[in-house]
Amino acid sequence: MSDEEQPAQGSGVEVPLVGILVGSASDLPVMQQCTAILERFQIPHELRVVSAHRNPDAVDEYARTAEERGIVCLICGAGMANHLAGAVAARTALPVIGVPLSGSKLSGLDSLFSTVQMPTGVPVATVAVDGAMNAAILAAQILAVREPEVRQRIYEFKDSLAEGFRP
Ligand code: RP5
Repeated sequence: MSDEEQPAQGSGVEVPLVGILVGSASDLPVMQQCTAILERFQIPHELRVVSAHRNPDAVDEYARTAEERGIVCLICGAGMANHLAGAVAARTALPVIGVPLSGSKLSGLDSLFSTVQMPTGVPVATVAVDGAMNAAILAAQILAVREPEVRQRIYEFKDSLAEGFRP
């Protein structure tokens, strides 16, 4: 098993509802912020390091099988010429959230443009550069449409923001 095909890192034995794909292990310091937020909302999730350029077949299989495995929402974070979110969105009807990552010589502007400028028909909900926390919060809000307990936790979280809490 290569470094790019690590086993799922979920939150226990539950079926993951959110899938997080990360373009490189070097992206983990930012993208692991997603897992912290999803754990706060008690949402089962998994994270895999897989590159649209270096592991295209693995990305293809993951995207095609995510829904049947019970995944409800996908988060994809990568830097530079970021094609991860778009490649996944091309292969699934699940909502895909893209996280452009900085770290390149263009400070993430390259990844921002390549994530957000999707052609009509293949949307990627793009958050800010390095916006991993917001990606996870948005994924939780998507899930909250059908999960009242998650919705309640999100309202409590929003209240904590009004009281000065900063995640
Ligand atoms: C992108 O290239 C990755 O998402 C990462 O942000 C960047 C550099 O990757 P590594 O060379 O560190 O693996 O595909």
